[in-house]
Amino acid sequence: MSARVATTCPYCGVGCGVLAGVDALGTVSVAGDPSHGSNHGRLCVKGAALAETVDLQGRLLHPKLRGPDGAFFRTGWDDALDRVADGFRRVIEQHGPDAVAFYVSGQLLTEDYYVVNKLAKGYLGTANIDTNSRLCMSSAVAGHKRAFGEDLVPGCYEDIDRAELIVLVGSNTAWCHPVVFQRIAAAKEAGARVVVIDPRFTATCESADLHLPVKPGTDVWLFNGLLSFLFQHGVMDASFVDAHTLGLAQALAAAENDAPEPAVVAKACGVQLSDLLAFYRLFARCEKTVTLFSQGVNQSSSGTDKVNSLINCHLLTGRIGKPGAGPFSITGQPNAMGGREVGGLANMLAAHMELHDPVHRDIVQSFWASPRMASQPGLKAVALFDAVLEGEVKALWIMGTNPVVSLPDADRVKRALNACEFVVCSDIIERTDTNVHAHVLLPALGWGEKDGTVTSSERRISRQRPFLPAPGEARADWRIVCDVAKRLGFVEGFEFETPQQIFVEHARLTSFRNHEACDDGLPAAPRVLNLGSMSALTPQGYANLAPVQWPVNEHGEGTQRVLSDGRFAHPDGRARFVATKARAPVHAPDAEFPLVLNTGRVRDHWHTMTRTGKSPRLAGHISEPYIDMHPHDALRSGVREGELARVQSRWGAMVARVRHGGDVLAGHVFVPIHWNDQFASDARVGGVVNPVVDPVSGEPEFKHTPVRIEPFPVRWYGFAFGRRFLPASELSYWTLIQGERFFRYELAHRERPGDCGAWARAWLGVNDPDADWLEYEDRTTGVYRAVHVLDDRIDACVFLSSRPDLPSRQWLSSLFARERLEDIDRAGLLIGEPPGAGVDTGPVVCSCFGVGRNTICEAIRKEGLDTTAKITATLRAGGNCGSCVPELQRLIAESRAATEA
Ligand SMILES: Nc1nc2c(c(=O)[nH]1)N[C@H]1C(S)=C(S)[C@@H](COP(=O)(O)OP(=O)(O)OC[C@H]3O[C@@H](n4cnc5c(=O)[nH]c(N)nc54)[C@H](O)[C@@H]3O)O[C@H]1N2
Ligand SMILES: Nc1nc2c(c(=O)[nH]1)N[C@H]1C(S)=C(S)[C@@H](COP(=O)(O)OP(=O)(O)OC[C@H]3O[C@@H](n4cnc5c(=O)[nH]c(N)nc54)[C@H](O)[C@@H]3O)O[C@H]1N2
Ligand code: SF4
Ligand SMILES: [Mo]
Repeated sequence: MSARVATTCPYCGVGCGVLAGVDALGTVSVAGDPSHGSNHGRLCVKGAALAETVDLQGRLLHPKLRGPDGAFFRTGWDDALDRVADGFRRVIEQHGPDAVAFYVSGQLLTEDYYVVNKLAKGYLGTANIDTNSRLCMSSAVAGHKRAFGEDLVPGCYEDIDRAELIVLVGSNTAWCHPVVFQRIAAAKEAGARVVVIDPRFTATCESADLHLPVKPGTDVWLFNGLLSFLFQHGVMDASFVDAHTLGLAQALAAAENDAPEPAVVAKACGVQLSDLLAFYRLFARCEKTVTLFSQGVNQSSSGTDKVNSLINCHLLTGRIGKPGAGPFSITGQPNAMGGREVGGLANMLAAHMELHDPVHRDIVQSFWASPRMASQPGLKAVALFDAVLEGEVKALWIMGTNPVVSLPDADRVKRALNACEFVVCSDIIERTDTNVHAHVLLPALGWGEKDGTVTSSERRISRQRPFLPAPGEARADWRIVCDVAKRLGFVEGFEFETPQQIFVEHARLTSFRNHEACDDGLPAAPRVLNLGSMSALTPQGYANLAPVQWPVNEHGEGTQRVLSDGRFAHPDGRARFVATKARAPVHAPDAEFPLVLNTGRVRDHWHTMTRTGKSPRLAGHISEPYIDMHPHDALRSGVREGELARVQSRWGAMVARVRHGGDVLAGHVFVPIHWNDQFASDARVGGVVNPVVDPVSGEPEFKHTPVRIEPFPVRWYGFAFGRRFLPASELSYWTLIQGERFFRYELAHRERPGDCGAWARAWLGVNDPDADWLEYEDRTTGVYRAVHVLDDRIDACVFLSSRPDLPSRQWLSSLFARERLEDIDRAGLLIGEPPGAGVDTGPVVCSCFGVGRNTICEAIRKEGLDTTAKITATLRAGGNCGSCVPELQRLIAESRAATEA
């Protein structure tokens, strides 16, 4: 084993430190970095499975061009870069700089982001550069700027350890920020109270003291009500409010208008008055309160107001920037924060400066010595793709994001890309729903290969370091951008040879003229984002850079908390209360679309699955897209659990399997965001989601779209396993996951084959009449099963039935890892389980040790296990990354309920 490299996990904004290495045989291993302040050695299941995602299958390894037939063919870098530069130059010459645009990603490194933003705003002269962070954090950014005068996260993870009360608003922390959740669980053990505010009963609620299942979109009522309640009960820090804030009277008036008394709030939010009061009293009582918030807050047509309404409560009580107290936006992507620091959004400039401020524009332009400077904010993500569709933007470069899946009204995005004259995509994977629309594909370095920095939720800058060689011809994103910039004639300004040189320039800009007047003539408060001494980092210093929280002082020391001294970044140094008015989501359900669609994440997948989709360990937890809904709504919609249904909105439709997970209230459905055309026939939920955005931040309303659910009638259901891809696209419904040496398909079709045997052989590609082919058919029940064995190994199988109740896939899938089938195995093949054993372990709960639901339930029952620690001691489940602990808690609770019933 070569020495392990200290790097950072490429998934969520927790920013866990990872030690990664590769041995002489090329086997990659990862472990949590005990010395990293974000995780102290812990990793969640996604981080722990990183080694399974760095192989080269499906990677984009060479620059490619799309031919007239739609197929991509290889070209050289020089040709590809010339084409990109020529394409952009031609459009700018004919139509001006605003006819080109960049759509980038919070998964880029700070250095990548810095150069592409510099190219667009300072050299091409357009602010048409936006990022998927618009879909993610932009409401938090806008809320921070309104309240604090700068996009600042005051606190740090340690505040969680010290809190008496932890409020989780619109955050499924247990699944989306699992290592932070482990800290919350530890704080709870030590006596902290936990309140979850979420319309769904999520894994995060399992261990909460209180869950408020608010009606979606009603958070402003809740926090306006809290502000009034606190004020009426004299729970405020009057000297803090007097000395350090403005605007309380207006904010209170607005709050009291919406929420004159708790009973009104309880009704508006659809929660029990007693629960609401319990929350308000806890908040009033606990000086040390941390309010963590995420997409249930941000992704809303009142997202920015939601952010400010909760910050108002922290300002009133002076609970900001203090140990154990503060509002805390937990970021989604690994570098959501870094992108903001270098101005990656269409309305920002680098180093937390503002595009609309002429002084800031001058600071940045003179620092860059650049030929021009964008003079007005550019198009935000949703509007940007509208402009592409309307032909106003004619050349588009997409980097590290998959908008055909992840934007709202995503079929429109697809049309926009089809209509666009020139589309460039930089990605690490060749085939994605977006890349198929590119004219030029540029292969980027991925995690483990690329080199630079990212910033976590708590402002901690950490290095991502390479430990794998660059595959094929892939190049770093920053280098690709610089190469195109040079071809456009901008040699000076893009002569970077290393990410260190870029980082140093970025650090210099953060302290350059950092005290100057802003456009309202008042003396400006210094920008808090100041990397000070980091501008002196040598290549060696950058190579060895230890994780550090900005701002960084002259001695290189970081800062755990900001805003602790009551000085804010508005010119007068005071924070602002923002008067927020509660309002309902823009589109209300009606007779035609009576249910509300909520969308979000599952524990073991990352976004559009280009990376987590490769990991067998991550495939087992939730292996198919689903529509979680209430049984009453299912009955009314004419659909049944386990069957397929269509989710239809005014914007589009998708198909998935109905499930009653017990998580959603009547009137709501939940669909995960991950599945797309590479993994399913028709499961892109982005196509269903409405394109309404928050008026301040431009962030889409991903959590609230009126829909109806309709049956998706089929004649047969089935599943299949193969060692190769199978021709599933000819069927009405299919979904795909990749396991240990197999591909698994869930299937359904409108027509039943006349001759199942002939169909199955043809479909599995088993043409040899002498093949080792096992088969069973019962025409009365519509059951058909076939297994193909090749050289004593299982090669493929297909199971069909007229109903969705098929045998467990668990045992069959395990056979693919075996080099040889025993006779006893063969006897079980057509049954789908080993004869007599009756061991269906059930769907995987603990992905680390592959422990199934049935195994756990049986052990709970038989051995009377009543704590998760006992389950771990008996079965190991939950003993590694801990991501499944909330589910183990649920299984214990369910078993208890069943015994008591
Ligand atoms: N496993 C996994 N983890 C991830 C990611 C991933 O893809 N997979 N992605 C990362 C990224 S980029 C992000 S942004 C984060 C997102 O992390 P989270 O925000 O925690 O995740 P989501 O599932 O999008 O949504 C959070 C919750 O908001 C709730 N919600 C919906 N509407 C409302 C409402 O009106 N009010 C309130 N209070 N709640 C509401 C939903 O029911 C949902 O449970 O996760 C990061 N971590
Ligand atoms: N309905 C609904 N939609 C949502 C959300 C929701 O809650 N509901 N959440 C939104 C949020 S918060 C987010 S953050 C977005 C995420 O949505 P996306 O950004 O579209 O999702 P990813 O799958 O992360 O896309 C990243 C792409 O970059 C590629 N990639 C990975 N590493 C690199 C690299 O180093 N360089 C380059 N050039 N490419 C790379 C990957 O292969 C992949 O194609 O989805 C948004 N969309
Ligand atoms: S919590 Fe998990 S996904 Fe997030 S950074 Fe840590 S290991 Fe990675
Ligand atoms: Mo995100």
